[in-house]
Amino acid sequence: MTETAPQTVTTERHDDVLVAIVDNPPVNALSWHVREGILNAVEELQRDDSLKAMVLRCAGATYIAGADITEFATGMKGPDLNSVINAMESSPKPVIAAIHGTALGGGLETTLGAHYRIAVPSAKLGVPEVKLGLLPGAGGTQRLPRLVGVALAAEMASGGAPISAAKAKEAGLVDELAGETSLAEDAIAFARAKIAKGPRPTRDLPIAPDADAINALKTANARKWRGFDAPYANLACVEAATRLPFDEGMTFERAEFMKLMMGTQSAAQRHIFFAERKASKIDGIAKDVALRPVAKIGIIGAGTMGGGIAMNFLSKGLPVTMIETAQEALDRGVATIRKNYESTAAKGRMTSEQVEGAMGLLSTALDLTELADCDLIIEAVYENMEVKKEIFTKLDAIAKDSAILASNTSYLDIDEIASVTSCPENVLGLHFFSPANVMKLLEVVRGAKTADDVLATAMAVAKKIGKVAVVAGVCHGFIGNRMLTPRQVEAMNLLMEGATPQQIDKVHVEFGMPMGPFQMSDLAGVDIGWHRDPARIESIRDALCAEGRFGQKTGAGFYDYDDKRNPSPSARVQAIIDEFAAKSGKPKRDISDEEIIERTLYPMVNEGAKILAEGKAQRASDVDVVWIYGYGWPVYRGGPMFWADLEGADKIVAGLEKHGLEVAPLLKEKAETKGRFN
Ligand code: 3H9
Repeated sequence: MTETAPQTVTTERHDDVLVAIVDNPPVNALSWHVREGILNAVEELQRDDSLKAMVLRCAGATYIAGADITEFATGMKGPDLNSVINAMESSPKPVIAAIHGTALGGGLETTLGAHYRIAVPSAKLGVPEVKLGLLPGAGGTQRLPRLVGVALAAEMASGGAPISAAKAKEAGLVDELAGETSLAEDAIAFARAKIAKGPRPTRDLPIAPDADAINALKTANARKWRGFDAPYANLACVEAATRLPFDEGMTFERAEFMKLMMGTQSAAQRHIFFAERKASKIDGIAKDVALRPVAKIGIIGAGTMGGGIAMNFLSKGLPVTMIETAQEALDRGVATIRKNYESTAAKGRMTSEQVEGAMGLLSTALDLTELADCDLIIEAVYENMEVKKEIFTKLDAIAKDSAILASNTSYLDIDEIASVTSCPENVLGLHFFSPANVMKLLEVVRGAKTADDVLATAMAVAKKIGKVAVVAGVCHGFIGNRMLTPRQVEAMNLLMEGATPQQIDKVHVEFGMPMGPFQMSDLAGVDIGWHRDPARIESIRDALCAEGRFGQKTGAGFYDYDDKRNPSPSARVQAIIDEFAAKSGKPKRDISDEEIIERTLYPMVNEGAKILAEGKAQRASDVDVVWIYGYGWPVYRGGPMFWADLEGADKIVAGLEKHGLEVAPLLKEKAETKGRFN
């Protein structure tokens, strides 16, 4: 090794036990110097006859949380993880892993290379590689089933969720639970107790096949895993462990790992891992800006959005006062919240005490003055500028000086709303996505005058309630909905030229979206933004609305629905489309799936480029995060801008030009310079 390794692994001698301590903040990832350090420690153990056992533990908040993902892009050096783990496993003296925090991925794999494991009760153990489009490629798929059985190993590897220390103990993954605060000493005592017993290499443990468990996982997750390679590769490796000798199983795992690692899905999923974390960082704001305290929330509007937003705060123990103009609306809103919590409880994901705890934090009122002591007030009434301005005018007189005033608008101009107050610096947009208690995305809309501490506080609040927040600038529809518009326009044009709603939707679903543009329209309501005059029919959409075809809620929209909301193509809709197409004078023709992609997805990329050029999004990866978490863009395609980089800007420009569609200057520049958005 030519480069001097940073000292991220140190050793201590405790009589006959060597303790190796990894200290590589923030998460003790297995960077090359950590791998080298562990290998050196194992060698130190062998060199000295007075040493009889070794403990591997970590400093800081967590045990090793995995391979150093940043190295995947920059290239590896130093010993590879497999040789480190093999050295641990083949040690003739027992090696013990002492676990606190999270032992994840390559981290868990080091514990499988150890002969015994001791963990604090709060520890979590898992192999989340599947979430990065990978598999535990340092023997995890071969050793884990030998310790915990095929069923649990297959579930952990293909799903990626960690298990508790208690469950790990029950399953044989952890041999002993330590005291919560005495892991260091308990691990040494445990190691000493294992000296006489000697090493127990995981690779030598018996394994029994369980094809039923693997098949059951495939069946149960067929929908969730649609389009993803990694869950299936994980299962194939665990299955291989049951029929191949250990070393051959390792070769199989290696080949599968490399296939995933070299593919675009994992690149996309790793991109999103970092993109999600980057999104919380606000350009141009001091890191240490003092946050405003947010202890009490006011929400105006008890409809679907208001109620969903309230649940986010109630679930985190924050009191909410909800305002409506009529008692019945309040009662309905409260009843819906209770029903939602109770259905969560019925699924075993909440206790009845937790339901009552959350409901106990909810108060209601018919008068805005009840919000006088709130730290954060979120307006969630329907989309009408005049109504919103009226509310903000009143709030200006009622709210305390330090209160943050937010609108949940999905399109409207935050600066115009802020202009009616005497404190535009306290105003911003908090655009939740429906259902607001479920969807992870929050667009935090920064007005021209929004104060830095208001923005930073909003981002911190978002994190507290478990949202992935992205900063957006003021423009019609912000990031997500603004990009939806050109897609919708072209989807409608395609109908007029011969495509059907079901064909366009199918192309989008096959691309990996949860639903296509027309299915989405039917779900959200075809009448959203409609002028509400049945006599005024200027578009296909107007014609549908004039007949009350508002979507799923009325049993008919772009599709017909049965009483279980199953869709079927609609002859009536086709007749309306045909009528408009005839009027347009354009001949009908066969539209290829490729053209649908070029005309509905490329314009989204184009709009994304405009958003970036205008500074309405901070970075291309933020646009990707919006589409992954707000609209279900397939994570294995990394978001629209990442996907554009994979397609190549030149191909996208050519596609847009072929169909006479707009090409934004930034996109053109990327095409000409072979540049990338991410
Ligand atoms: C693997 O192990 C492959 C092997 O099987 C095979 C090898 C052959 N590497 O999430 P946070 C950074 S694949 C590099 O905000 P938290 C993160 O970017 C790996 N960096 O903290 C952030 O940086 P910044 C399998 C990493 O407390 C900072 O650490 N393991 C890594 O909310 C703090 O992160 C995983 O997939 C990493 N592995 O959550 C685990 N992990 O401050 C991935 C984190 O600059 N990690 N960073 O923005 C996690 O799930 C969470 O980070 C964890 C902590 C739960 C550990």
